[in-house]
Amino acid sequence: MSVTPVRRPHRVRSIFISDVHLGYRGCRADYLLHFLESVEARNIFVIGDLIDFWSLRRSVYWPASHQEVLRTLLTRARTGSRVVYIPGNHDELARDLCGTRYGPVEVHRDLVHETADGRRMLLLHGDEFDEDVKFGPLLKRVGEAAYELILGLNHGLHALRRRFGYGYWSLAHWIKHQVPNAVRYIDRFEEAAARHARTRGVDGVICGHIHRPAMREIDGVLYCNDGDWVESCTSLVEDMNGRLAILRWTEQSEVLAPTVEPGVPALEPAA
Ligand SMILES: [Mn+2]
Repeated sequence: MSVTPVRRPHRVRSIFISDVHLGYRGCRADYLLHFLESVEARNIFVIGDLIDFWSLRRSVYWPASHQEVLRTLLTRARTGSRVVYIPGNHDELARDLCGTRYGPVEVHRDLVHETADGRRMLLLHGDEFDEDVKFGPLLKRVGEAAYELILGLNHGLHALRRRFGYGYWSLAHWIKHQVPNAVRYIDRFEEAAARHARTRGVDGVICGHIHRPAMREIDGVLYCNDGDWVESCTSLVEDMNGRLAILRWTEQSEVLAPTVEPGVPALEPAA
C-alpha cells in the first residue's frame, strides 16, 4: 500500500487567524486547512468570527471541510498546541464561554500575548471599535448590502478564474482599495485600535474584523490585522524569534507584510 508523502510542515511560534466564517458560503476552508496542515505552531490564536452564526441563521450551510477546520483546531489543542479562541461578533454566542475552557481550548474576551522578543500584544476581534468608525445607520446598511453583493460576485469570479487556470484574486479586496469611503473607514478603524492599545499600555494590537490584513506602526503602536479566510486568505505568524509577518495562503503563498519590520519570518521545517 502506498502512502502519499506529506511535505514537512513549517514551524512557527504562533499563528493568529480570524474571520474564518465557517457556515458561510464564501469561507475558504480549503485554503485554511492546507495552511493548518503546512504549519506547526506552539500557539494558535483564533481571533473571532470563527463560525458565522449570522449566516447560519439565514441558511444552514455546513460542508465537511468546515467541520474539518473545527476538528483540526481541536486536535491541535489536544496534541500540544496552546489553542486560544476569542469570539467575535458573528460568533458572539460563544462570548458566554469567555474566561472558561471549551475542552482543551481556552476562551477569552481579549488577551495579552508576549512575543518571543518581549513585545506585549493585545489580542481582540475588533468589533469593539465599530462605534468609533460608524458612518450612520443608512450608510451602514447600504455598505452591508454592497458587501454581500461583492462577496457573491467574488465567489463567481473565483470559480471562473479557477476554470481558466488563474490564481485567487479578491474582488472585494480590490474594491475596498478603490472606494474612498471604505479606505476612510479602514483608516478610522486602524487608528481606533491603535489608540485603544495605547490606553491599555501594550506595545501593539492584533485583531481582525475588517477583513483587511495589515501591519504598520501607528503613533508608536504596532497595529496588526491578520485578515480573513473569505477574501484575503491570510494569517499573521510569529516565528521563533518573535518576528511577525502576514502570510497569504492560496495556490501561491506569499508574505504580504512586514512593511515596518526588517526581514521575513524564518519558516523552518520541523525536525
Ligand atoms: Mn467581525
